[in-house]
Amino acid sequence: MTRMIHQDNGVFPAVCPLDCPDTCSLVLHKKDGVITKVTGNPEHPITGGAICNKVRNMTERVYHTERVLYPLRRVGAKGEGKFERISWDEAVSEIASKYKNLIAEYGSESILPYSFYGNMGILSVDGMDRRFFHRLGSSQLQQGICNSAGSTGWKYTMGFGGGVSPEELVHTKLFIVWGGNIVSTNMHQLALIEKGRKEGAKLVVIDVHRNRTGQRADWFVPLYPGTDSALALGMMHVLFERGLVNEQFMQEFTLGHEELREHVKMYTPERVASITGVPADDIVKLALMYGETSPAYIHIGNGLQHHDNGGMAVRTICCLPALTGQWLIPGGGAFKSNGAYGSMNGEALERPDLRPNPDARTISMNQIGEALLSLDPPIRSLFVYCANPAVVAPDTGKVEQGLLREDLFTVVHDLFITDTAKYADIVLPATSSFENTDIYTSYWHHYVQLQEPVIPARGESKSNVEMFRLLATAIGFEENAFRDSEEDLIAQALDYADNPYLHGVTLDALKEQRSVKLNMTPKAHFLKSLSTPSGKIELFSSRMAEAGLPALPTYIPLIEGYDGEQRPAKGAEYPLMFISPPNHSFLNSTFGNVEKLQALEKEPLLQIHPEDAKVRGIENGDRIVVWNDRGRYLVNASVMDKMLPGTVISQGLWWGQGGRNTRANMLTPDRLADMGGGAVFFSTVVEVKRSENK
Ligand SMILES: Nc1nc2c(c(=O)[nH]1)N[C@H]1C(S)=C(S)[C@@H](COP(=O)(O)OP(=O)(O)OC[C@H]3O[C@@H](n4cnc5c(=O)[nH]c(N)nc54)[C@H](O)[C@@H]3O)O[C@H]1N2
Ligand SMILES: Nc1nc2c(c(=O)[nH]1)N[C@H]1C(S)=C(S)[C@@H](COP(=O)(O)OP(=O)(O)OC[C@H]3O[C@@H](n4cnc5c(=O)[nH]c(N)nc54)[C@H](O)[C@@H]3O)O[C@H]1N2
Ligand code: SF4
Ligand SMILES: [Mo]
Repeated sequence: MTRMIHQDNGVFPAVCPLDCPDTCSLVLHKKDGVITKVTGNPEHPITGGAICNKVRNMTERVYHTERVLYPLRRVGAKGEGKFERISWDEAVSEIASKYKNLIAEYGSESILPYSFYGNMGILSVDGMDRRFFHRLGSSQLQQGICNSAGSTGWKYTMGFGGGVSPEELVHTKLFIVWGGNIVSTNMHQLALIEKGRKEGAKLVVIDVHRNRTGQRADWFVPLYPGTDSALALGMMHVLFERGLVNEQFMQEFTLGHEELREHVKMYTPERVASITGVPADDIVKLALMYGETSPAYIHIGNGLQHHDNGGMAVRTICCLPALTGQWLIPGGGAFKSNGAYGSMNGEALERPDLRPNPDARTISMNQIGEALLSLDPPIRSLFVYCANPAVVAPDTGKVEQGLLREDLFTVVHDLFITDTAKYADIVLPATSSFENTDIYTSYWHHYVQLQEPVIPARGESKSNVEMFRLLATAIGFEENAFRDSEEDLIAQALDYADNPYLHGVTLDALKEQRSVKLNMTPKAHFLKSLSTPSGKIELFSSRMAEAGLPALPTYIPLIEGYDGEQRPAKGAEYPLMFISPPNHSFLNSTFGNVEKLQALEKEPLLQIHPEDAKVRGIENGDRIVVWNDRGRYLVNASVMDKMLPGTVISQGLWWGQGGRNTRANMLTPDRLADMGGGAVFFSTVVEVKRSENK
């Protein structure tokens, strides 16, 4: 392990740590002890030599002049970002004594960890950190910010959380990318699709925005936000009506197809057209194309599930391959996430058994602002790591108000003074992933990869594992679980009889090969043993009915938003739907402070349809203000027709630029989606006008 750190020159293996399905295998080029270049590993069977421009520029982040290299204590007002350097001893003993006092006075649930996947390393975010907070007895965090609505919808239908493998896509003849911008967010899948297209396959993109992926499509199908389940139901209507369903497959592998057949009669192409904005003829054409092309594959992106009805949208779309029997055809079926194939031994890794209070309250990360402001008994300390809620969480105005509370003790472990860290009482310096030992799985491909340190920790920075180990010791936790080395943790995570796909992936194999493929043989029979209550694909789900949801796929309009039938009344206060998906050059808010990548994105923009711009007197390049009851967002107008009128788009999770309101989440609601406690970033309505503020 010390080998790579101590060699000053050469090329060394690495893994991309970012929250991206590709989980690329990387090569780090070192000169005089410094990483000078990051390239793709041409030998990796899936990710190969190509990597994205973000990570080609990763050295700009690792060696950024503003990286936090020492522990800091706040000296200015909260949010001001003024700190003084302190030692690790001081920082750790201050946190430990504060926590002991809080626990004595208010109980351990007064402390809340707030983390997400800023580094996807299993040890970094599902390891020593979990042990620490379990043993502490802190409040628990419900991590619904990313894909939980859709994953829950998928699981109601399919049981197991896995779908089509990348290797199968060589066979595919029709690719439907539905609510995903894979040019920016899953580039190796795009490469496989482009390969297929050279052999005659077609790409259909269904999205509210003709994004980079839509621009490449053979057919781009625009629709109103939050109407995807209606579109899928309209397709089902046509499939049943035209006899394009596979009766034998439905009989053998599904539950509820007769109920569904009756149910979808009401979703005529004409009715669905008036909801979705997709012309009736196009709905029929899409359904025929889907029903008549084999293998047909559906990539379900994250965009369509960040809505009030996001769980149902995914649940409905993933019923389509069950009607046609595409699940049995190599290269056919659907993909939402393949994370479940690589699931690790969570009990051993996270040690929930260390928790003295298994019933400790659970708080949704999507409602962190509200929780900080009004929860009773209050949260008195927030410990943020691998996350940047002041930029990424919904309704960030509330988050900021919460973080401003003088009686809240906030600790942030990060590589930078993020917009969140500005509010911290203590900032702890985090290593970059190239300074750590960790393992990575992908939620798309099937390889587990090992990262060992390539450079020493910069300054006094520490990995999450090391930092939580240190805190555990300072607070007096004596269990052996807090003495485990990184290698112990890896071995414990991989030792998991319950997941047959993990058999054969061992620490030794990882050390030898760096990247080890999961054992995919059980997948051949997955349809025969689905983990739904009936063991079948549940087109009808009693579990959904028990949860108060329609048991059959059903279109439910957004709580905040407009479909084609309920276009805003004239004079409506907020007549536009505001969609704020990721941009190409940042990874959520990560890289938002890297100048080279900032320069590529230029500035926060609002894409607005010429019709919507004209009635407001807005011209291309105008500085505009976007607002609703929650807040304001200052951007420049980009007048274009990449979406239907009534929808406006702003890409990228920008940091507050020089104190300006350049965070899209000032406008987004902190309601929870229909399933899984998911976030509903895109179910937002706004109004827009030219700003006098330059
Ligand atoms: N470059 C880059 N890559 C990333 C990220 C990043 O920030 N930047 N983030 C990473 C993370 S954490 C995630 S979760 C993934 C997300 O990546 P994707 O799965 O691609 O999802 P999003 O980019 O959130 O949204 C995709 C598209 O959905 C559209 N959309 C919004 N509402 C609707 C709707 O109602 N119906 C339909 N059909 N489309 C809709 C959006 O306009 C957008 O074009 O990307 C990962 N990769
Ligand atoms: N409006 C809107 N909001 C969104 C989305 C959207 O599409 N639109 N997307 C949502 C989605 S899908 C997601 S997943 C979330 C993502 O939200 P977050 O997970 O909060 O993602 P990032 O903004 O990238 O913040 C990650 C932070 O972790 C830090 N970090 C990286 N490595 C380490 C490490 O090893 N240790 C520690 N301690 N810190 C580290 C980084 O420096 C960075 O500041 O955002 C959500 N917010
Ligand atoms: S962000 Fe995604 S595409 Fe870019 S290097 Fe990392 S895993 Fe690969
Ligand atoms: Mo995400």
